[in-house]
Amino acid sequence: MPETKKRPRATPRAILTFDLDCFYASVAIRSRPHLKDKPVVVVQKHLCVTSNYVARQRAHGAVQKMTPVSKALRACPDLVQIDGSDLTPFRAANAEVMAIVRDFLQSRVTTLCKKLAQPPFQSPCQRQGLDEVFIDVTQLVAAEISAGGRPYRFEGHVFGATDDDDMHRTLMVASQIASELRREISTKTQLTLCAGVSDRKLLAKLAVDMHKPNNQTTFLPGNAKEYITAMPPRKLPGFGYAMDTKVQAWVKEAPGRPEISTAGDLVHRFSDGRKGLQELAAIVGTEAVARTVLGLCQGEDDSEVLESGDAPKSMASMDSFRSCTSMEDLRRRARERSTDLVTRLLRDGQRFHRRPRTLTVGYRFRGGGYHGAMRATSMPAVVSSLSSSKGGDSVDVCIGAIQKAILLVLREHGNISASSTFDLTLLTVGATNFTNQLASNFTNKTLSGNENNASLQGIANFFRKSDASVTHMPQTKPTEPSLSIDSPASSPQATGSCPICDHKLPPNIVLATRHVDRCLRGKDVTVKAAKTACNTRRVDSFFSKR
Ligand code: DCP
Ligand code: MG
Repeated sequence: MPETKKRPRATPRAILTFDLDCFYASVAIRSRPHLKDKPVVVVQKHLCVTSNYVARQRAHGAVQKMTPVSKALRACPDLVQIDGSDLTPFRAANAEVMAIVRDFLQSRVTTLCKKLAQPPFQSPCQRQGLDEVFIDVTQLVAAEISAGGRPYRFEGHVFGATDDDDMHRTLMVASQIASELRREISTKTQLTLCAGVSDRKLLAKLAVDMHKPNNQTTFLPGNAKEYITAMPPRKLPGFGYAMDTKVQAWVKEAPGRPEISTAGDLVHRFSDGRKGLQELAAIVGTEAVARTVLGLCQGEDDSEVLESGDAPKSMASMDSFRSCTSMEDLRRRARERSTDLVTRLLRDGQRFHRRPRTLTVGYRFRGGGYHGAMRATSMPAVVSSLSSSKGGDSVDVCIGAIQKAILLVLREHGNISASSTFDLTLLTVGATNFTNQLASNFTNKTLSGNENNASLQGIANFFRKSDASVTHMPQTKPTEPSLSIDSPASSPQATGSCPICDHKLPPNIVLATRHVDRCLRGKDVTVKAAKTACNTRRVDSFFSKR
């Protein structure tokens, strides 16, 4: 068996994952209580992005996420459709839940630390998209155990085994915290959720899906390896589409290569010590990635819960359409995307006192299948003065500048011009590489003019968070990094990370843009490849940041 890096830990960790039940549907129904017992789907562009559990039962599994509405209606003719193209209510519900989580943890820590006469600590929370969060409650559990008074028993379901008493006790208390937090969230928001509890993110993430909805499972890690090695690698959180494609391509490359249909097959195939590792590295990129993959396939995951903030690392506004063949239509669409982005940048600036330095433009031509391209360029300088007191036209100027930049990218890289023939089916515009250097630059003025600057939170109040920003195009679940993602910021000081490889970008804008551009050009990135590259790398680093 190849050696995988594993840092021994003195005490077992306690990691919680929460995942809200049929999130968009629950949020939509919350404001339409008369729909509570009706089968409901949330629709984006003729696809059901989710459904409530009434619909799931009524349609006997035929209303899956991303099912075309027409097909769903055949399975369940009385489906109620709710338009989910505006993500504002879902973002707001996410913020509501995160605030409850933080309040709960903070108040628990304050009480315990007072009782134990010890300095307070923070339980890191890492948002994953709009409806998931990881929380490291190791210290909190330790404080609970020191303070005493809790019965040693599990809350909810338990999966697996362990003979480690410390682990048992730790996860028992963690499961109680998970249960209390779930109750708190449900009572305050009327939204139900599931929890996964374990000593590592990987297992907590697997546990959260074991009993749904409104339930929780503790995954005891004793026989995690046995469980994981029997799974198809693609089912492992972190083993992305790109990785799977590479591995399966390798299998097919030469006749006689054994199938890799389980994580165990992969481990077995590359278990030949250093040679195996190097062989796998040749497939997946580097030895570090190979090591991570081998660890993952054996249930190992020592990655930390990274404290995240409310500030997304990047944001994007995407639209897909049947056809766009004229410059006039393209200008209009570019303006729409630009307006949406600027609206959100303005709010973002007011809240986080920062501005983006890189603009990303994604596009796809008809006939390119799922494929498209993404380019990065410098954010028009005028966006930094979106905050200046230039009067009402600052917003318009920025919208115009970004619209122009989009058209320029399309002309330079997509060869689109008034004299060319084209048929575009997707356009996305994004902002990334945020800097908070211009902390005071953002204006008090909002597009709606009704936000109170006094209520804006400083960048110091930083919790990592990613925020889905699909405006019209439901292609992937927003928790996955893709063109449609506002992905999480890593730290308040960070100047930003590459939206493709997730590596920290150099502070110099020219170098940063060059890096993103190189990353994008590297494989002549397609929309999907960009997404999967993002997925893979992010999860690779997610599992390898130790
Ligand atoms: N979503 C989306 N596109 C997808 C999948 C999901 O836009 N391809 C949105 C709708 C979901 C939300 O993301 O409500 C959260 O995704 P989940 O996979 O957690 O799905 P749900 O919360 O809806 O259902 P579950 O109860 O299975 O968690
Ligand atoms: Mg969910």
